[in-house]
Amino acid sequence: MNAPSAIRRSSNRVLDASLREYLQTNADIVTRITKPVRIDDIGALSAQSDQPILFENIVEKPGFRLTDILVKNRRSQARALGVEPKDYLKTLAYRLRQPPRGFKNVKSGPVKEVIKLGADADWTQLPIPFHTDKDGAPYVTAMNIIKDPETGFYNSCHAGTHAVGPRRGLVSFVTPHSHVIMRKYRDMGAEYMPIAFVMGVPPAYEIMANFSGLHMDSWGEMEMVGTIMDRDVEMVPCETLDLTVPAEAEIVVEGRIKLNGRTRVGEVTSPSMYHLPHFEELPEVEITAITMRGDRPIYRNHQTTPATDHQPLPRLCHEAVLYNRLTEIGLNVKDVRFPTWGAALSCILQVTVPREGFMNDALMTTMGAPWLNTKIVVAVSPDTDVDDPADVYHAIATRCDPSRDVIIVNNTRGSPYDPSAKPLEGHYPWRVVGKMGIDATAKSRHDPADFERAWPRNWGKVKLEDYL
Ligand SMILES: [Mn+2]
Repeated sequence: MNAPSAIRRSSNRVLDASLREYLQTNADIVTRITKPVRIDDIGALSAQSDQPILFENIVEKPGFRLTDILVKNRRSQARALGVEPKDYLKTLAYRLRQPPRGFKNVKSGPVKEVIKLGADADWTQLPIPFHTDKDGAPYVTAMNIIKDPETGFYNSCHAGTHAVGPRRGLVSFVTPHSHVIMRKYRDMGAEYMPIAFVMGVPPAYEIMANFSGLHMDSWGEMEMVGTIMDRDVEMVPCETLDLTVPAEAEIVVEGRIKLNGRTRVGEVTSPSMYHLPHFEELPEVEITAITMRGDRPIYRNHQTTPATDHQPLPRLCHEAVLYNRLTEIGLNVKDVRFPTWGAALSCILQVTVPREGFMNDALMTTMGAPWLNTKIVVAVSPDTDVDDPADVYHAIATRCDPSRDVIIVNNTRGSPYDPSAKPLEGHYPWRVVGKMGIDATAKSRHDPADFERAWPRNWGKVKLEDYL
């Protein structure tokens, strides 16, 4: 385990306060598209990029820019925390164990340069794309902030919203905390719950906003943003709601959720890349204000499919929480990864274990995680490349004896996004499914020389492209 001082030394950069500064600081990994792009092509183009992409010329929305793919791989995730890739996971894990830094409340900020109220607060003016052909409306993927009326803590999540009209949306609240907080407002006799849709903040905000775990009685995700960024976060009051929002955001849409009545919406796109669940009953939001920057505000999209931020982003804090739990058992954890290509249903542990017996505990700990993303857990050794599906598959094929290195558990909580899980009658959209843990590490019960890989002479040193 690293000493806290070592962790602090690894945070060698002060993070940028705003997304536009962040994209500038990290220009070396940002793909800038200056050619005109139609909004219907943005999703398909974004999803071909592995690194942050910025569209500067959107045919239908000339006043806006749009960015996506901010945190798809470890290189860009590490930039989000201002550390080297090798320090990324342990830094996030360490910072999540720290107390909340809270906010710095300020009177105004760049997000107030343009203020649209009443009928002018029309969010169909924003560059909101359709994500798949089955989307019934443009799909907003903002960071949503709601305030717990009992504690005052700021809970945030990234549930998508169908922009079904100029001032109307249907919010796909998938997180349990959103439902708990809505219930609190309802129990207080309120008809509406204030909500802010925040578009265009540094990616660390979004990593934290996707936290899921025990926290509601001690902080909200927003109070932890400054903690994981290791810097102050400024918040400004909303125009029409009793809520504060990030002063440096590009765009904020204010709204109020109707606490009574739901509307059926079909065919959402899950992180498993299927149209599951096939329908949801969603609460309606009425837009009350839009505030934004004056100079070509950057809309933040999260293209939902195929392999985009949609798979890793909601699971980055899960990786850090698992890092802490596995380290606590006594494993040396090199990496924990919900791979983008794993349909948000599988997890890779890259570990070394002190002696026999540890591996099954590590697999069970991960399989028994609070979230529904650990149906298949694969443990590999440090010499397996977790960024390469072929290398992970090779480890499964060569380092796992299915008769002794696989654990299968029946009848556990399944993901509503998993078509193989059995739908539970009377509990839509919940399902049950089994889980599998696969130990594909090099085995201490064998001669270590058996697991040495054979490579060509000068492998990794000479590149074919240099000879073309
Ligand atoms: Mn929460």
